Amino acid sequence: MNLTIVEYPDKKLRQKSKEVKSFDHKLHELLDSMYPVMMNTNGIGLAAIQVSFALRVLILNIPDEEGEQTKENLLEIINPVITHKNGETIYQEGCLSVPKFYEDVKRFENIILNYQDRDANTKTLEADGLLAIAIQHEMDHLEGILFIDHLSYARRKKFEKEYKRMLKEKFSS
Ligand code: Y12
Ligand code: CO
Repeated sequence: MNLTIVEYPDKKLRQKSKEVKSFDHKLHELLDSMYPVMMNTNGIGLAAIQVSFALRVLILNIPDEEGEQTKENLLEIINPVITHKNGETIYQEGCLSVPKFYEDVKRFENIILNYQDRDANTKTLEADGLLAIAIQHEMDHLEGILFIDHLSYARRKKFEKEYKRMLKEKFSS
C-alpha cells in the first residue's frame, strides 16, 4: 500500500476517525504500510488519518535509552480509550503533518489506556513520560485535533504567519 503523509492545512486532518470493526487483512496491510512511512520520516508516532485513513488506528515507536527505535517496541493501538489521567507535563511536540514546527504543549503526565491490538485482543497500558505524551498527541488526531490547536491565540497567530511563509518558499522554489 503506497501511503503519503497529509500535511497541514489539508482539511482531511480535521476529520473524526471511525471505530475499527473489521480486524482483517486490510487493517493489517494498513498497519504494515504505516510503519515504514513513520520510520522513513523519523517519526515516533503516526495516526491513520495522517495517511488519509479515517480509522481509529495509531502506531508508536518510542526510542529506547540508547535513542534506538526497535520494531519490538512498536505499539499498534486500535480504538483507544483513556480511562485514567493524572498530573500535568509540558513537552515540545512535533508532528509529521506539520513539518518543521515544534511547540510546547501541556498534556496529562500519566494515563491508563484501553485499546485493541491488530487481532482485536483488548489491552490495557499504563503510560508516562514521552509515551503518554505521544499517545495523547496521536489520539487528538483521531478527533481531528492538531497540537497547534493547543497553542495560545498569540502563539497560534505567529505559527500561521511562519507556516504560510514556509509554504510560500516551498512552492516557489
Ligand atoms: C511529542 C509528541 C508527539 C510525538 C509523536 C508524533 N510526532 C512525530 O513523530 C514527529 C516527527 C517529526 C519528524 C521530523 O523529521 C522529518 O520529517 C524527517 C520532523 O522534521 C521536519 O519536519 C523537518 C518533524 C517532526 C512526538 C513528540
Ligand atoms: Co501529529
